[in-house]
Amino acid sequence: MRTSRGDRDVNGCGQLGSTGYSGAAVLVRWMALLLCGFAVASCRSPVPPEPASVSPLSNSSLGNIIPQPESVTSTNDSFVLTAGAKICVGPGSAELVSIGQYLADKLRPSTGYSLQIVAAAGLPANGSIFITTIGGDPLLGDDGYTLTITPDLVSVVAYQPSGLFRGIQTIRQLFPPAIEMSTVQPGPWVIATGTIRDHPRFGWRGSMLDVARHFFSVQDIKRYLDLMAYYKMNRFHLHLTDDQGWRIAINSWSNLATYGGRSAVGGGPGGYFTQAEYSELVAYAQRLYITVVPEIDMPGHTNAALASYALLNCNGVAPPLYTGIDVGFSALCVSNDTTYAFVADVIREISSLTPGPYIHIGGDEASTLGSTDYVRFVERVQTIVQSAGKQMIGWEEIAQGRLLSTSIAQHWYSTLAQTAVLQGAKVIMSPASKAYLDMKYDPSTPLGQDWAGYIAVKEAYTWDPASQVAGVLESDVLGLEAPLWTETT
Ligand code: NGO
Repeated sequence: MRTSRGDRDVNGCGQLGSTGYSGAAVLVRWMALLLCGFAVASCRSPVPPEPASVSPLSNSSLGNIIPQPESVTSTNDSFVLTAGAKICVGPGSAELVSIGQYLADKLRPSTGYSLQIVAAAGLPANGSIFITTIGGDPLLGDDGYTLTITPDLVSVVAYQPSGLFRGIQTIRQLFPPAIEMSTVQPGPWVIATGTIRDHPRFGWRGSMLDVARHFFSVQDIKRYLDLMAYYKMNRFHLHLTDDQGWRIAINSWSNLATYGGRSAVGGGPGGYFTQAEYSELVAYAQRLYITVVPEIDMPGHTNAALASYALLNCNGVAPPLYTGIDVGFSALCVSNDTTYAFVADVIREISSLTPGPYIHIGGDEASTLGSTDYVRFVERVQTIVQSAGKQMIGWEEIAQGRLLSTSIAQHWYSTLAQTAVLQGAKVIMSPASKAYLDMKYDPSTPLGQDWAGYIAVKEAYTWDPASQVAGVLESDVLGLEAPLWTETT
């Protein structure tokens, strides 16, 4: 049975007033728009700033920060970054030095300044940017920070290095937009003064990329990760397999990638990541304080696997590769033990390449299976994921099974997240009608789908994750995730 997405009944939700940041989707929508020498020396060494020839900026300059910080206080003056500025880090650990280096790498091309990195052995000199975990407030958690800007100094204080990394993204956003250019720009590089205190309302700030419908290069994914980092996102969900393609090499079942990776929507060449390339992406994400969450979608959305191995099909016949965009027609043979040996091998290999604690098993739209078969499959796979030492995540359909309290359901479309919460599981919010990046903005948007409606930027930004599904409260919600499905991309 092939199901067309157009006839789905979408349960829309009212738009709520924003109390701070809520819509992860808007971050990546803005990301899409954006797509158009360490030295040990004292920071006391005098670095006279060049005389500022600019007038103080208005308060509003501190307001344009995404995600919206917890609090912003302006003090109506300005800081000017000048040629002699240094980036001071304290303590001068390798990790903090590399965060300082990251900031310097972002600011050097457009400013043309050398921005020496200095392990701070005292109060930083005027005109510097100072980043430190000394005195960081534990209440700000891993991703929180305080940014204080005076006419003399920009300082970020955080409890953890990851918080410093988020804080320097705010610095990037506060400079004039030309700071992001790759060639030297005239400046001046002015920031309004004030204090920003910031930590996420929800710890999970995710985005998903579907590399199965269309395949993307390692370079493309790094660019996606760079944009995620700019908006302080911290979870990258990589949808690695679907009907149209299997995109990760599995040594014990090599046809999956070498044969099942050959197709794509519309008949393109497809492709797959070698395990070394996947590890390169995981390491790249780690440097951006982003955890990779790999998804192997099952038991449905598996045509590429079924085409690669006849023995995964109940009738023992491998179907042809698939290049259309229908959903709900494929399923692994869930009554066959070979299927579970296959799942265990795949999960073992992926787990060994993935330092993060999560494995996403998909679980969506297995429309050809009866509910007893589906539930048995999910529960058995949950045990396999647990034996691999990982936490299972699945699309909300998995809540039909008995979930461990450590398992996580990802809401996209129904009310099944309620069932997950009643079992003590946590929820990631990705409502299709608010957070799907493949939904068009309006009828004139050239790419994308509209089965869950149109999503204007404002709507994507202002929904409230704690009131999206009745019975799923703020304390049940780990956070948000904006999926970019790529049937049309
Ligand atoms: C659905 C479906 C995906 C589609 C997507 C398109 C989920 C969880 N399963 O979301 O296979 O690509 O919609 O919008």
